[in-house]
Amino acid sequence: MTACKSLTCAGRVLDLTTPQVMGILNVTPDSFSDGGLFVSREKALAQVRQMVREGASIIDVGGESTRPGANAVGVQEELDRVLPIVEAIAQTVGVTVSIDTSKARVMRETVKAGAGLINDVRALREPDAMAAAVDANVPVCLMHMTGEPRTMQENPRYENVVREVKVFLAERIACCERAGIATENILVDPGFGFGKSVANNLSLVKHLAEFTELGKPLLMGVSRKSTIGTVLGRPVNDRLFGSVALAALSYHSGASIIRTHDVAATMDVLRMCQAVRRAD
Ligand code: 9MG
Repeated sequence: MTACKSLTCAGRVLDLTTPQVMGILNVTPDSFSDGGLFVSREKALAQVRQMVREGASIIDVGGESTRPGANAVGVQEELDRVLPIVEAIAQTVGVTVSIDTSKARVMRETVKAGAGLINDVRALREPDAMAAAVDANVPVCLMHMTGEPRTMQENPRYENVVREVKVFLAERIACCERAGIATENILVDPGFGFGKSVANNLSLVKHLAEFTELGKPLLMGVSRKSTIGTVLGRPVNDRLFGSVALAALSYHSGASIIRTHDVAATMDVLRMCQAVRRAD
């Protein structure tokens, strides 16, 4: 089974035969890399415009940090953070808005406000999330995570991380299709950094091509994550080279969408990889 070559998000078509970059916009006080930077509407919009100028075709708006150890936030607080920003981006910037949430109400209200993609790190396992995604009728990214962000790094254990993550994603795909989500609206993501050891994360990148057998477009988020810090001995603000190396490897192994804080550098690297892919 081969994955769809395009994705339609609230009327916008993304061509997945060329690499797509998803720029990260955290409107949270506590995200690991950019927490607190883009909470005001003006600062958030300026950052979105910059990422779009640099080549992002999707902006992923998140109102609850998913970094290891992060505490959950209530639904109203999350909505208060993301809804005005989603609305403002959808009304004033020509770009697909992705909503990074696991909460049904946040999905429903932000899609009504113009979000064209749901990015759920819990793969629609929260109450009513599946129904909300069916009703929303926009593409949804199903990510693998073991446990919850607050505790997920305490003792991650797998017999075979690639096989187990793949089985989980296959089951979630089947569940979504049974519930009525259109097959062409499903993306998958192995969840680099979510309940996995450094060795697990490196295995996922090394064997990423196996996930293309699921027949869905692949999204990868590696940007500035702690595995890079551990391998290279770099603090969070000094992980650009490590991040783009993993982005290049991910694209080479079949990822169509790369989620990143560093849009310009990631675009250059992916365009170069694409030029090589198209050679001969
Ligand atoms: C919200 N978020 C943080 N990291 C992520 C990743 O690797 N993938 C996806 N889909 N979302 C992420």
